[in-house]
Amino acid sequence: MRALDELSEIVGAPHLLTSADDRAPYEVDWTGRFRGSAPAVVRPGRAAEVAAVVDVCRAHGLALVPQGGNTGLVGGGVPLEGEVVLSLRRLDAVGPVDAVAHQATAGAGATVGAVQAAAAEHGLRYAVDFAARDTATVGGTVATNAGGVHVLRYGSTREQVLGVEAVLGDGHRIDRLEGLVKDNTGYHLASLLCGSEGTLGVVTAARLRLTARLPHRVVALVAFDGVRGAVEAVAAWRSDLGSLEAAELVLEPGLRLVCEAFGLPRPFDRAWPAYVLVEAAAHHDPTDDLAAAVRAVAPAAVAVAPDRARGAELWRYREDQTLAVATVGTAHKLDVTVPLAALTDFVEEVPRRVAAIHPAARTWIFGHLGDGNLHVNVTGVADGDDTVDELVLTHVAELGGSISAEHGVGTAKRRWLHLTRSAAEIAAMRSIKRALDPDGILNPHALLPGE
Ligand code: 2HG
Ligand code: ZN
Repeated sequence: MRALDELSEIVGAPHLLTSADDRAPYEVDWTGRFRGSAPAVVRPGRAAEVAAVVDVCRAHGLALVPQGGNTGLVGGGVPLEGEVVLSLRRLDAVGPVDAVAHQATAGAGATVGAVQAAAAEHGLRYAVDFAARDTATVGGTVATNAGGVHVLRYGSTREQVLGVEAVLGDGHRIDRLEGLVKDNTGYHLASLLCGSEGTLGVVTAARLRLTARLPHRVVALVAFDGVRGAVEAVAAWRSDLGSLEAAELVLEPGLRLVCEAFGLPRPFDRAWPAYVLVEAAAHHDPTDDLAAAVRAVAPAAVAVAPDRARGAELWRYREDQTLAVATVGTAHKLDVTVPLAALTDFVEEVPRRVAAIHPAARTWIFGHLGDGNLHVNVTGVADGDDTVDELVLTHVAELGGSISAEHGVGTAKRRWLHLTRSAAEIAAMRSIKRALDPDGILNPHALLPGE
């Protein structure tokens, strides 16, 4: 194909992958649920090459799917309709870190873990954090506005992005990496690209906000005799515990599954319906503050980690949920926000409703309690059967929640976008898409429903 020759000229033959074996890892997502096929995977090494790749694809009408670490969970980064994969992983430079401004520049292909490590070298910290930190990339996390376990204190990726360097779908390059905290000169294009899922432009680098490194950190696992108690506790901690860093929900079936799947000891001598993994971090030791805040909510049981190693062990009960569910089967993953007032009933109601239509299915729920963000994973339902997705997402919409809290819409959820976005909003999004990607080559099958 002529276009492939041109792409090869831009990136060099070793970086245009065309054999089935070379392409394979880029054609399927982490869960194995979303699998496609690409004529080629193109791996540019510089932003200028990304721009040249976009130009060639525009000229030939070739659709592109930008891809970072390929840790997405909604089929937004794999070539489901035969698109060319544009892998940004080679753009993995981190730095410079500006220790005065508390900012860093990072290439789209740098992992979140690499940014965290670079920040730590300067006594600072990158606040975005989640289990896939060492694979997920800056470009992917900007494109999806990734959340994670610290959103309740620091906000999601969008709150950390001060500017981006990107190639828009129309071929224009934007370059705003100065990191000005205050700059009210028109549309904030970085915010627009953040969460646009590769449909408007390809992010090649980002200027990221770093936060102070808090040297004292304490972790506890707190058990409750129901979800309601857990929700109320987190509400109290948000008011009273200034050092609150994370408040993550685990339910007994998920905790049992992690213990069985990975041979972990049970944290308490008996089971409780709900657990909250709570972390506090501060300039001074927050242990006493955390202990007082936990006591004040009268929990059923508490395990406080006396040191970092035990803290990491406690985190596994929460962070390993995804890996544990994967040992049961390929899950339908529904990443939703539920208003806190409705969250307790939702957690009880959803497994009942799922069981009513799929008696053999299992529903696993965990998530970021402080944000009202629950991860509903359903195993035992065929990949192509989306009745369970329909059921959960419709219920979420009825409650006034969101069909995607942090993973994005991708290809998996676009047919339900109308549930929580109005016709006017979708029309506005389409207008923006047409303006920035007039040839419709950037991730054309993600996010917006087909017309
Ligand atoms: C998490 O919070 C991730 O662990 C993954 O967002 C959620 O596997 C999932 O559904
Ligand atoms: Zn999550």
